[in-house]
Amino acid sequence: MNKQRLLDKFRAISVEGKPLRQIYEEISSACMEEIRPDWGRRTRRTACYFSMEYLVGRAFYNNLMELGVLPEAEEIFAKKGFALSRFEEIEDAALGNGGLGRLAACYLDSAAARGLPLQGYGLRYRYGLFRQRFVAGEQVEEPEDWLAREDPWSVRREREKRRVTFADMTVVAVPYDMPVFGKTVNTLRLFQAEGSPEAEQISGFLYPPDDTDEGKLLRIRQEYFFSAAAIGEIVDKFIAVHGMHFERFPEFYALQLNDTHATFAVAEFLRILNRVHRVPLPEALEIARKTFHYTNHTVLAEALECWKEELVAQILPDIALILKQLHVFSLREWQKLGCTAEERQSMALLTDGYFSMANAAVYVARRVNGVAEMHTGILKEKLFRTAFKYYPNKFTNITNGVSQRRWLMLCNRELSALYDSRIGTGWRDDLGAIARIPADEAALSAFRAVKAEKKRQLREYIRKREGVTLLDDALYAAQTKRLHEYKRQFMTALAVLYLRFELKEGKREDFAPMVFLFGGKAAAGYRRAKEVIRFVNAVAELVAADEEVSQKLQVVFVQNYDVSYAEKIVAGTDVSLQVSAAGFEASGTGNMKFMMNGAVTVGTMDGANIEIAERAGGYNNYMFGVTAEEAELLRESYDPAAFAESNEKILRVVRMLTDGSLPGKPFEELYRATFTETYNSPDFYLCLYDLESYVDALLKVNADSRDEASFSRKQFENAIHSSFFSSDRAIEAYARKIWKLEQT
Ligand code: 26Q
Repeated sequence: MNKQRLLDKFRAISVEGKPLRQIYEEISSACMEEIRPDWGRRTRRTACYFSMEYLVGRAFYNNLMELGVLPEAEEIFAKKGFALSRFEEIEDAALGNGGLGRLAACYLDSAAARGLPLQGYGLRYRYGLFRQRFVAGEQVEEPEDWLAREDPWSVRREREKRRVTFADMTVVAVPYDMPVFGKTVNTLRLFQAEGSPEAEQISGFLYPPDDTDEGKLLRIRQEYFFSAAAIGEIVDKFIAVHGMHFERFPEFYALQLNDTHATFAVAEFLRILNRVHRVPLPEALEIARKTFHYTNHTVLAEALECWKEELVAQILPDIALILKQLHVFSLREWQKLGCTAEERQSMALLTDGYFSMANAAVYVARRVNGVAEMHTGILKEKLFRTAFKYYPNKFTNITNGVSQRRWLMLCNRELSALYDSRIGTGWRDDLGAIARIPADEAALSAFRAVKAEKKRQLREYIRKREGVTLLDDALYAAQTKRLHEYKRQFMTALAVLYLRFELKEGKREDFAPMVFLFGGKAAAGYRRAKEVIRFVNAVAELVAADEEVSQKLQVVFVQNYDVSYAEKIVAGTDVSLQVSAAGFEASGTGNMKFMMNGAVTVGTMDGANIEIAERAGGYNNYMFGVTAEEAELLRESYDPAAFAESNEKILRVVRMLTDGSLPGKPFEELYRATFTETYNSPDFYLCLYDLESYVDALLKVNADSRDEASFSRKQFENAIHSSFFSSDRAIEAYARKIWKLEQT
């Protein structure tokens, strides 16, 4: 690509009298034109990432930055009297729910940046993740109609469309390609379903992660649809170049399953090789076992996909049959390996009429990886214990990472400039270099100025968006992520109520004013999570109305938290709250984004928090709460009602759930979850049990923050030790350990 030519094109764009969208499209199209010759050349061994979700966020600034023209473009348009920042109103695709989808986006970004051939495959949803608003403190969902706008960053590939066949319908899969800029230009290929109104439904909606029965068939259709379209295309391309020498397939392709959501791709691959090209099934399976790899992202039982055999057979009879044949193969193999009946049962692909997609993925995958050290440990010791016993070499860890281009260079130009001024710009391609920046007085005082500026910008943004002004000169603590019980936003709200009592009793004279920021969406059908939102908003209202504490404590739950909101929040936060019940958060990646921007972590011994504290120093972070092992033991005898009865300070907090002291209806549902739940045991995630150690950690960070010099050192040391959490490191580990790719 020719940078000067692109800049000349920018200069030729007139802005006078044009609507914002049109200018946006003209700039975007100029970029697309310019990269075309570099795009899509691919002859080498390639890795393909199969993911149901890509949470890419806003493409514009990121793409201009990757093309190396962002500052120049800003200048060119500023001269025309047009600020490029005005495109901040233009939203991009939210084709993902949370961590797993954002991780996919960071990995594509890093692969392109590092010159690794990685192509993404997924679904082009008509409606992405819903928009969220609060009405009287409650979440209201509205459809996110992102395609109502033009999408200049995608190219429809009319000539490459293909058919995907179900028992009851044939659907046309039309590819849309999005370039991913970097050292190489890679492609994210999203398939859109067309052909009939029923067909169109398949790429209609992003599926919520924790939904109920009605949607199951549709979900299966979605999974098969994009997996089959991708496999069909990849195999066709292989044949065109290498003929029918399928035994050579693994030399040219490494396929990565982002969780089990694309496991049908394995069955489809076997179907094509065996039923279409007459490769004997055992041979086809041998090829598949050198080709597919599986990343697990969750240990929650309810998020492990199991599909009823009947349901699959109803719309995909061949696929159901192949999965069943795989099941028979695996049983034979395990018999030979000498597995006990119980062991076979625990690894079974088919049990009680259900396909276990995780067991199928583990059986076929050449490598299975967890997303943080602790999580991989749980996979080996618990979830896939038996498989680990018989196939120890399959299992490996690759701790997640986040892209420093989006999560530092783009969202925190001030901190980036500080690094430039200290060590030059080399760190931008090699984040490890920032660890060598001396944390001397000059650096720390510059860092304090950056943090203050990012907090000011955040305050301004929230004032505009929410109509609330954050306390000035306060410590900003943030918990932003999807709503889930195991993530314990509920416990944070209880901690705020606990602190409020302490402050009202005049016990905490030295308490530094503290703002608790929340952000995140609850799945539309997840009632309890929505109650937690209502609860946090009620606590916010109570605290704001209480003159005794309102200058010391503030709670704000921002609406419609998304990638662009996250960019503002991670840069303007002092304290990152990562308080999941130990043993449940596979990794977390928000924790890494906050760290990279110089926040300290108040967190549990869970997921990647452990590695963060290791790398940045335990003394620079605030770890609290029971460990996963302790929690498991504890649950055998834990009685939350007795526990609360024995502690007056906790009791007075939980009473507030139902005694009418909070605005709005009583919080019966949350009360029941805490004391009388039967689905899991009451207070399963130990919100009461960990509450006081959480409050202690918050008081500690609050007290430490009073010493500006030493506290900013803690923050800065977090920032400069964050390079391990770059997705560049992670993607290079995938490329080296799993895919065996070469870099350009
Ligand atoms: C399950 C069954 C049926 C239909 C859908 C699903 C489903 C969908 C989405 C299950 C899980 C998800 C998403 C999981 C997810 O986002 N996991 C997060 O992945 C991050 C990246 O690895 C981790 O950092 C987080 O810890 C993990 O929660």
